[in-house]
Amino acid sequence: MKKKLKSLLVGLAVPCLLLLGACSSTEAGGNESGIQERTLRAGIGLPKEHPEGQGLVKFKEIVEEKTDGKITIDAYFNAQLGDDQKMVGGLQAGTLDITIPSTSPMVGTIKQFGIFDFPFLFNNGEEADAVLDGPVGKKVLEELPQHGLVGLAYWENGFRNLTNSVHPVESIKDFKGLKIRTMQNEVHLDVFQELGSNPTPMPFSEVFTALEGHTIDGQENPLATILSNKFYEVQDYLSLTRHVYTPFIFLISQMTWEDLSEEEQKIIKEAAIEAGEYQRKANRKANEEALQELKEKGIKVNEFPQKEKEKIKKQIQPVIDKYSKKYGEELYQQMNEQLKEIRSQN
Ligand code: TK8
Repeated sequence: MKKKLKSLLVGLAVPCLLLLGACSSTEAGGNESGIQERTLRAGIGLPKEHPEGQGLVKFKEIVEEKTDGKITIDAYFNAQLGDDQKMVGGLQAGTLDITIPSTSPMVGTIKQFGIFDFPFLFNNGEEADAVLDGPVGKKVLEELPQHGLVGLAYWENGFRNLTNSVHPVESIKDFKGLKIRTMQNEVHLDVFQELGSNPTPMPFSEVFTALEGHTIDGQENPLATILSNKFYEVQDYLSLTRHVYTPFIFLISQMTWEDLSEEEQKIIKEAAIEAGEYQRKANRKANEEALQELKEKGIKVNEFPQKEKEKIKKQIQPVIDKYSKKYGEELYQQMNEQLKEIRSQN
């Protein structure tokens, strides 16, 4: 009998302790542990059906599942809350919690992001992942907090290709005179100027209208973006240049971050990383499939010969020299060392 009573008491004790634990965790919120009821607003520039949008949906699912719905994510797509620079400004002002911009338009604030804008830097996504998730990518993220931002994970925008409505671009000389929209990024501006084109920096959400109205001849983006934003409707030629790899960076406002408990921070950070792994895979698959779909939409596709890429690399070396000094020679060398090491193992 005694034994039975004892096991009954022990049995009762466990749920009560758990309940107490649960009570204390809901009361603690905002300190080292505890999950408070809250809604975080997240905005991106691309459509929900784009891999970036699917990554944000995945992030929302993970966070809401891990917090039993206590933390909810209000997700906004298609630059509803403004373009990359405007949404980053929202995080710094505390009017927006999360955004996932390309790193390129952030170089005015975080200049070190600019080393990732160098043409033909990465040969493939795996090299990009290794650099971004390694010491160089981590070191750049250390620059963010002083600007009111916290970087949690790199996602993938991808390898950029050129579209235009004038003629196929099959060699370095074909860039001459083309009015090309670029991101608000000084490396891209200088590179396209060096190639003889007339680059125009512009927020992403204005690009379709500018192409439709022929105020610009062309733009450059990964294939999945060209497809999801229907650029094939206003562009005749697609040249598979893969001239630059652009990362996305998952950012949270530092004000929001500091208001989270350690337990909430852990959930948000792990969800950003897990959703990022999912997004990179989805992005690579979408970009492979997009080429066939774009051909079926009628855009005229041409390869861009390796020998022409080599000519571009040579022609724009002065731009690399200029900006590697500005962004940090040591960081640039560290990145090149890592890439050399990766390639020596392959
Ligand atoms: C979307 C942008 C875009 C980028 C651009 O927010 O601006 O061309 O490639 O996808 O970050």
